Amino acid sequence: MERYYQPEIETASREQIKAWQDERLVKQVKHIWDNVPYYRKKMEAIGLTPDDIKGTEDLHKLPFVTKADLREAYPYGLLAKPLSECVRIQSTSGTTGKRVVAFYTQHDIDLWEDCCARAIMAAGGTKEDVCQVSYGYGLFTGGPGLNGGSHKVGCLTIPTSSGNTERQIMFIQDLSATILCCTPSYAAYLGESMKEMGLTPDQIPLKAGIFGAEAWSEEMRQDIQNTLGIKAYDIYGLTELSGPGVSFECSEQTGMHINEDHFIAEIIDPETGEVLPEGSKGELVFTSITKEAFPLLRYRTRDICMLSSKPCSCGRTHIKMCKPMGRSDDMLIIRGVNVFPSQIETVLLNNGYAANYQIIVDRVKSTDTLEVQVEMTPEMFTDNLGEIDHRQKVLVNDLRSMLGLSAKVTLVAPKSIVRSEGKAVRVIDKRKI
Ligand code: DLL
Repeated sequence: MERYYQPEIETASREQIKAWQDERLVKQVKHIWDNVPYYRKKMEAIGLTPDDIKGTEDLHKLPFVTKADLREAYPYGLLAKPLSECVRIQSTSGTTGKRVVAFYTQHDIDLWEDCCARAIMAAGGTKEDVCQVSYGYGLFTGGPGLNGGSHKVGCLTIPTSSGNTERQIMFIQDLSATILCCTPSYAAYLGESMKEMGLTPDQIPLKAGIFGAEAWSEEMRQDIQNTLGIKAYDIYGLTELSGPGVSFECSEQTGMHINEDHFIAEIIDPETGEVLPEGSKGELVFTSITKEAFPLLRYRTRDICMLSSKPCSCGRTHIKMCKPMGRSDDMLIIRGVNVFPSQIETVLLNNGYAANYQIIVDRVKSTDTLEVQVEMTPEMFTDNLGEIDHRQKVLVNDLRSMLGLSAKVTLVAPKSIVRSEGKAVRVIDKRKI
């Protein structure tokens, strides 16, 4: 079976990867210096010129780019190619501020689609497969990226985009889709809906799923794998760096290989900006070394993560990142305690709930309050108040040991929390701080 999309790159020696990175970084810094006055000024402000960057060893000298820079330079300030050479834009949903608009040349799109093709083949995809892309199409990068990757692998591609669950299921069944690409929360919802229709995993033709764009836990992976009868692979990326396919999981399912021929990853201390050694937990920073139109040097993702270069049984040599463990900016601080929504999700899934929940944070008489609303599964649904009360108490206790914080837990009826077809909205922060 074919295992790699670009074996000569994906299994290259570490020396070769470093040589590519050194050469491409030097070229990229020069390209940006020559074409992006906004970044050139940032370099000049600290007395840096392209001659100071001789390879990856010098990466730490370069100034960071942050989301604030993207906003300030919006829309064209970070563009490094004439608009006449750009063929597309994509954009973020703008949930955490002003939209980010990223530009692509045809070459940028080609490389991006290669990255997505690598992810599909790492999930076992070949030209014999039928790949249903249920990420949103349009400005969001999920649909277009995986659509392009699926074409490159040669899969029969079903561009359903998100939404219309009945139609999604109809296509999966009628056209025997074998690979599903969507957000993990939508995959869980599709699984739930198929189960309700009486479909058992062996009646569902899918064999693999490529799920990303939002945080999901190991427990949620198990749930999705069991209901759909598939292997569920994680995929990571962000609009600023092209979209999905910055990194992707392989058969080991123990972290995502970063496409290091295109991106250099660093982990930094989010407070001080200091580069941390491999294995440390910190903020993920990426430098795109092959992008032409919208190249970013040392872009601070705000994703908290760890890197590992432990050899992988799949044969790929590119470094792996763990599942992002939350964001340094969506981390909630409740009564002084740092809380990641993923910690709450782990407690819920460990107690047999599905990932249908909402976290509501408020401030009452200057004290923060935390409420977790979680749906009972159809199996546990009851109107026995004693039973409900008991279940709520168990969750309150488990949340206290996980978070060191007391939370109110409210169990609600199955299907009463609004489903999202894209990224799930898990946190409602009503505090006015
Ligand atoms: O979410 C790109 C994407 C599309 C990735 C489809 C994977 C699949 P943005 O909308 O710009 O781009 O959001 C980027 O989403 O900084 C992370 O915080 C989060 N994110 C993306 N993938 C994962 C993942 C797309 N696998 C932001 N696990 C990133 C956890 C993820 N968080």
